[in-house]
Amino acid sequence: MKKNILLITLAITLVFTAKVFAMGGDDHSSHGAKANMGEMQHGSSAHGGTFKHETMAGDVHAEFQIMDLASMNMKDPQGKTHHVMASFMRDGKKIDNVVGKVKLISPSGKEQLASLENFGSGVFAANFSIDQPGKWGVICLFKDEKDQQTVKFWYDHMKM
Ligand SMILES: [Cu+2]
Repeated sequence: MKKNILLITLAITLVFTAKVFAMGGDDHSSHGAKANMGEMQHGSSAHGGTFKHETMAGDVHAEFQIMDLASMNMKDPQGKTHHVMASFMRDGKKIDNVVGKVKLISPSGKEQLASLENFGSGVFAANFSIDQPGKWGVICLFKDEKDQQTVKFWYDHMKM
C-alpha cells in the first residue's frame, strides 16, 4: 500500500518534471563535461557501445548506463531494444532499496515511462525502445528512505 502511494507520487512528479525538461531547450551545454569530485567521475561518456552518465543528486552519487540489448545477446519479451541501468551510492555505499521511474523522451518528443526494477545488489534497470537517432532526454526520479531526487541527462543515440 505504502509503495503504491509512493509510485503515484513519483508518476505525478515525473509528468511535471518532463514538462520542465522539455522546456529546458538548449540548457545542455555542460552535459558533455566531466568533473572530478574525489574519486568520482561525473558527466557522460560512451565507449564500447555502452553509454554512461554519472552525477550527484543531492548527497547521492547516481550512475546510469544505457546498453544495447542485442549487443549483450539479450532479448526483451516486448521487443524493446535498450536497457537503462542505474545504481545509487550515498557515503560510498550502494543504496539497495530504491523506488524509481525512468522517462525517456525521443528526439521527436515521444515519451516512454518505466519503473526501475530491483535486480538486487544495488542494481536497478528498465527496458526501452530506442529506435531513432538523435538526442534522447532521460529523466529518473528515485526515492529511498531518506530523500527523493531527480536526475536528467541527454543520451545521444547514434545513427543506425
Ligand atoms: Cu558523485
